[in-house]
Amino acid sequence: MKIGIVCYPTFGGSGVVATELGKALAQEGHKVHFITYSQPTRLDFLNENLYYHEVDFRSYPLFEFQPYELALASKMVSVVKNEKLDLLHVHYAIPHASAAYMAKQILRSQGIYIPVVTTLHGTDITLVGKDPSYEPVVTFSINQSDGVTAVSEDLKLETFQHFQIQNEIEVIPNFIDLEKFKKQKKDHFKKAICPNGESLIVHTSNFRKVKRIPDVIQIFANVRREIPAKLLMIGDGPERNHAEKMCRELGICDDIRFLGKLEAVEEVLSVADLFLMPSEKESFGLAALEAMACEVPVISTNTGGLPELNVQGVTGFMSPVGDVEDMTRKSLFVLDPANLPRFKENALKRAQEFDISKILPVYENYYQKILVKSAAKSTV
Ligand code: GMT
Repeated sequence: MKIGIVCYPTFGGSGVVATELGKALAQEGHKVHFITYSQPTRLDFLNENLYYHEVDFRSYPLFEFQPYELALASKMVSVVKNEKLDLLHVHYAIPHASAAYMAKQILRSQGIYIPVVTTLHGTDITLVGKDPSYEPVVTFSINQSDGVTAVSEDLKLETFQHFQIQNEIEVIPNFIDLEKFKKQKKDHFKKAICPNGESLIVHTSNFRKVKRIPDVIQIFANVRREIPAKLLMIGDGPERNHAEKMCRELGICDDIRFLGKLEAVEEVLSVADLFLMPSEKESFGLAALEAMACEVPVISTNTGGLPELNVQGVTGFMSPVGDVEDMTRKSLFVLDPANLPRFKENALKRAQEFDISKILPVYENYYQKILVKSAAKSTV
């Protein structure tokens, strides 16, 4: 198949999923064309089946806001035509699904039918999409997609609850490449961070409000009061300053390191004992899956799609959003040397259920189904 993938090229979960999916499809022999405004962060290897098309949009003095969506739609039109694509797969509804709709209509006027698959990732539905300033466009473009997937049952449910959707939604969960994301021997690194055998806790995110960064710091402060521990914060974003201020106020800065946006997250996860994800909302929790793949148990909230990943009392624990005391108690239980090995083993076993080798064929079959359906539509 010749597939166009549209996504955010940044460190966000939807961009990671889109890029890893594209790479895996290319390895299976499909021709994959990424269409984004810059090279996707994880598009880090060369493959004869991988192509990258940058959306060019020029600033013009008249525009206070650059019309990216229009430039994207125009780029999609030209890539579909020139590369003879079979299908467009857009990740994150805003603005990719509506730009795809526009591209599809332009192509249709030229006698070309391009099927569009939209994957809903989370905040495009649960936060931004619901906002009245976007809702009509999101609803319309989901309904106009030839295929719609969501990354968890919970996200599918939430989409049906908050939008008037007539389309079916297929759940295809996030996945992980266990060849890449696996525990590596990094003892020297662990020794450098935890010279006295402290427990190592890790958090990864884009530090947005929805991630409840202050809860991460507070849980760590509570744990550290009971046992020697260190915290590594990976990523960056709007809540970072607040988090650093909290560390200073709590007097625990020496035990917390902010590592910024790291590419080789798996190297840090390889030496971690516990992963914290106290999010307000989380449609799937890809960062938690990455931790589990490196044998790291997870303490998370029980929100969104997290119960579909983190198994209570098996791969870690879940607590209600904001229940920092409960998350502290559960962290201490998991970190107890009598319990930790069992949780680590279970985390890896659970991650294996989401290996890319299991999820890739699901996407390929879904594309086939959409192509067959669309072939019928295109002749109407
Ligand atoms: O907020 C983020 O974590 C980034 C966001 C994105 O779309 O880039 O992630 C969402 O998509 C991921 C991949 O499908 C999911 O694993 C995350 O749970 C989801 N984030 C939220 O729902 C907050």
